[in-house]
Amino acid sequence: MDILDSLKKIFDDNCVLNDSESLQTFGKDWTKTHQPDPLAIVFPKSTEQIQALVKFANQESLSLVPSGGRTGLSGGAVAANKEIVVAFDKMNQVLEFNSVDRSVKCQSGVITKQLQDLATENKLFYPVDFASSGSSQIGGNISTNAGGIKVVGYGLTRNWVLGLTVVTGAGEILKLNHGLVKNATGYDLRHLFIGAEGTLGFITEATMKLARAPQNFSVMVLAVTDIPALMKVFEAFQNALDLSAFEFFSDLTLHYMHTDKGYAKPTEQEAPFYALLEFDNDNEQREAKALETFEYCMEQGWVVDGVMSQSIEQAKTLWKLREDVSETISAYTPYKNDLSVTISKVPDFLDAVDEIVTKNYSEFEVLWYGHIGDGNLHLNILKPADMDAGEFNQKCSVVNHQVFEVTQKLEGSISAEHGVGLLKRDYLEYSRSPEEIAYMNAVKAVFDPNGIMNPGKMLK
Ligand code: 2HG
Ligand code: ZN
Repeated sequence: MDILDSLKKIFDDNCVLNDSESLQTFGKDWTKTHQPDPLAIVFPKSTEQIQALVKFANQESLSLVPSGGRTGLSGGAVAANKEIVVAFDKMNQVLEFNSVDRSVKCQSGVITKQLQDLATENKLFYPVDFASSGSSQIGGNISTNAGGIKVVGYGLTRNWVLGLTVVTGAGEILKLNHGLVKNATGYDLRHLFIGAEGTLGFITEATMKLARAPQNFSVMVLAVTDIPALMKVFEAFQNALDLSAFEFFSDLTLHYMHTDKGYAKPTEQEAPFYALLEFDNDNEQREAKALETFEYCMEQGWVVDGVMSQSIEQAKTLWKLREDVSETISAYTPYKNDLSVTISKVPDFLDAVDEIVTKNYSEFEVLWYGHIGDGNLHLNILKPADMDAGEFNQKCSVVNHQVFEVTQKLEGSISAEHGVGLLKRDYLEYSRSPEEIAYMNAVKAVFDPNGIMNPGKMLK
């Protein structure tokens, strides 16, 4: 029987698509490097339908690619080899909210913002946040262990997952950890599926933990003289306050936000770098402490100017200077890097990367920004308008090896938060030893014996 007919036996007719527009749309994520070429798109509504699909795919040797909000930056959700794309858009039900457990159980196609809003309506807080929260889905967040802008205060997605329902590549349904806080009964398989990019199986439901909502928060943007000063400023503020975020961007990044978005420059005095920090501001002592620390940083010569939000509205406006960078510069087809080292190694790391970049990319504009408070740097190289995209990518990828060698020397990561997908797969050995990669392959073989779950992603 024809594959499409078989799929229509598992799913409703309108939940199987193979028109060329859908194949193009659902066969890719935000990366533009691979040409999508899936066989069909299916829209499951339940865990059982996904189980039936996985069994069918095993029988017919068909490969499956999961597709959430398609906001990924590493090609983890690209289907370029006649795979069946499993789009979670119709698995968007919130199944249970529990105010005592402070948890929400939902299907994995629930949009991040939907979860954040539900928490807020219940006077609670889902703290994992990033610019794409309006379209990214919980299942995708978990599968990439998404980080974002509040990691300093609240950690990664992994910290907020209390339970998972998954369908393994062997077609079994596993219910992992059942929402428990404590569970010392051996291997925690839940954590294997977090960050696995769909290579072991697909997450169909998740129980997410919620936090106490901050009563009030303030944002500061500080003009900082150099990278070592940036790290001193971080240390000073971290010792004085509970920070929920500590981000940075370079003056060139700010320039683009100003010219292309029309965003006002935050301070009168300009500087090579800007720190954006956020802290809970629910009493006057905290605000006084923040101002005192700001003055101390000025006295030390680390900071030359600064601004503190006086309202939530102003805080949001300041946040846009950082949060909207990625979308704003996408017009320049940037070559992206998502690197991390331990926080204390950030100055050495940035020095070394700067040397490589200055030597090799003198003709290109390089933007620095990222989550410096957790050691994560986003290095974006802009394509000159008159350069062919192929030539540009080729030039950038040559230097990749040098940047990754430095990252490896400092025991850093070549993908801090965007995942490995297709784009970083061939560089994995810069962050993982051959022994580790062998264990990773062995784990994959246990959960996905026929190699049908998101093949070619993360592992070769
Ligand atoms: C961010 O932090 C995202 O804005 C995107 O992770 C990073 O554009 C990038 O390279
Ligand atoms: Zn980021």
